[in-house]
Amino acid sequence: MNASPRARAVSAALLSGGLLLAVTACTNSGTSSATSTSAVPTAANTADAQQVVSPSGSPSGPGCTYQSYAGGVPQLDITDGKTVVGFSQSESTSNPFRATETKSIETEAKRLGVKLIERNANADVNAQNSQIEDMIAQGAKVLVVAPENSDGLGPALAQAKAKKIPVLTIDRTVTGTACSDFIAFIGSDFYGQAQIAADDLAGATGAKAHVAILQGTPGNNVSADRTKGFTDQLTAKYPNMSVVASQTGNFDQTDGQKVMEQLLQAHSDINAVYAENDAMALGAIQAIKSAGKTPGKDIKIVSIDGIQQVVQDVAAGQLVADIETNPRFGPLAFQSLKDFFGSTGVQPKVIIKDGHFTGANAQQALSQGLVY
Ligand code: GZL
Repeated sequence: MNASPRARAVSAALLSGGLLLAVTACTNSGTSSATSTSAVPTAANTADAQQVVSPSGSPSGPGCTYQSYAGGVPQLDITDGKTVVGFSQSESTSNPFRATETKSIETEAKRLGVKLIERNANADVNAQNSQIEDMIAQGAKVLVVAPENSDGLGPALAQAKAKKIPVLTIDRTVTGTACSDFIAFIGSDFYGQAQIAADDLAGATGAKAHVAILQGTPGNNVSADRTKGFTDQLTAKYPNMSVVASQTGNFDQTDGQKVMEQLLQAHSDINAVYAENDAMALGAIQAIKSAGKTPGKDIKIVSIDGIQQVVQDVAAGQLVADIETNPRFGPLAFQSLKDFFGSTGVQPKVIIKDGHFTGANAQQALSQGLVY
């Protein structure tokens, strides 16, 4: 998903640490973080983290409501304490991204008095299908789903649609049509995250590098966009940066370490690593050290998510930067559902704002509790 000109322009303020009052997405503005100011990113756990914009930067048309969704579904009050809302989480909360995402949904549901039931599929798409169907059987009348992958949830989504149960997708997209198969997609600008990662790595290597990419789990838009955004940026701006290896580490620390060990043995010229999530970056750091090299010195690393342990490693100089994937969907998801059952409606793609942690601001962000 390419960043819109407006999002790029506005994100310049975000990348430079300006306090944004406008709605925006943290999308590449072409600013290399090597020159970013020390201001703390403004997208962290502050109220404005829930500021959103559709990719175009303005409403792309009438929002989706209970009257227009899939031919019309019953109007519900999700805060009446009786209407059951089901939350389907895709992956284990051992990943701080997932833990924070789940906690955000739970906290906002409690604040609003929503009757919430939830399941965790532990990265198994078949389990996620059956868990969604189980929540429907348990009486869920609305579903919030963090999909494991873009395909594979067809049976559960079809059952929900047949039973006129609206589905809001957060974090990753599913195959289908907004306002028909699902209400909308709410998530980060993954393509834009990857462009920023490329700029960060260019800034740290003088735009001369042999890069290894640790790709996320195959089969979802996040991995696809994070890979394409990075390689497109290299093609567009950095002729002396080449990708010497690109392999999936399944968004997993152990797999990331194993793959990095193999790549270092096969490619002695690797001097830069782009990890598509922090769990794999942690694995890569272990592999680099085991190979007798120093992360941040011999090999420059950039990663995505913004979990505490990795932002600490940024502050310590082991990574160049960590681009946040903001998991704090709770307020935004439930506001979207209220808009859906009201008259405002929900735009098909809603971009949540991400932070950007670099050597210049990581320590300050940590000390101010802005990192999850
Ligand atoms: C991104 C999310 C990704 C995270 C990973 O929105 O889907 O999945 O970046 C997680 O940490 O595994």
